[in-house]
Amino acid sequence: MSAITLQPGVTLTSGYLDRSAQEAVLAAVRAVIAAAPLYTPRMPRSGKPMSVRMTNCGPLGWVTDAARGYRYQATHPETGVPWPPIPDIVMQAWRDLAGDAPTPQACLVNYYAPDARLGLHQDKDEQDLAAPVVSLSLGDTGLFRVGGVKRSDPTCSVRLASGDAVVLGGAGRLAFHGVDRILPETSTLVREGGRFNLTLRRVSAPNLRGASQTRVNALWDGLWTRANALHATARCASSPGAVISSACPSRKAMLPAATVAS
Ligand SMILES: O=C(O)CCC(=O)C(=O)O
Ligand SMILES: [Mn+2]
Repeated sequence: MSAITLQPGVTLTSGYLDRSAQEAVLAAVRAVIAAAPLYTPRMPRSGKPMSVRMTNCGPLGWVTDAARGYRYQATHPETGVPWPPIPDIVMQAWRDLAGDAPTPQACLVNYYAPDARLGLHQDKDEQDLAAPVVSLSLGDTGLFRVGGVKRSDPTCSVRLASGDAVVLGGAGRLAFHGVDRILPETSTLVREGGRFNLTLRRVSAPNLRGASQTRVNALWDGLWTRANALHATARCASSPGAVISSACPSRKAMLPAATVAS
């Protein structure tokens, strides 16, 4: 299975999930929805409802409403219940596709009925922009538009079919993207029709890991030992570990942007 580059840092792996894997991921998504029902998110300030319905799994979930706008939170906005965990089969996709990025904290589940769409936007509510966003598509094909890091950059459109994976990372982590429309009855996977999209996200910057963390710990230990030896009151309050602050290639499935109604 090979990935093609849609824009710098934005790659598409067509057919990443075969049919039986798609069925398994869909079953996991349905279990998530049973615990955390799809709801209609609302735009900040205006309160205008989005056409895409959403839920989440993972320690954090992306939500939006009129009063508090775009944000991550640990509980479902309507039930107040913590999001269910990210299913193992979905975590496997992150391990396959996200390189050595730290574990994802949120998996946003979008459901697009046949008339739903998602305007051009950046995924930028995460503190950790070093980790990629990994997207999995299930069900009817979606017409995905992706450009550069400026809204005015040229965009291209590609059909995302059931089982396709997209990674936005590196130079493409903040690429503008959206879903222009759903092509109805292009898949038999989702019995009620429409399309699910899952995006896995790392939200907060990780603590220093591995060798760096070990070195920081050793430095701290040495400093503490010396300070204690000099004077018992020389201790200062400190945090235990530093936190790192924080035009498409040609392809059959790809359409020239001009042919896509927006
Ligand atoms: O549905 C898709 O393919 C993209 C979803 C997306 O961009 C998002 O949820 O932020
Ligand atoms: Mn997005």
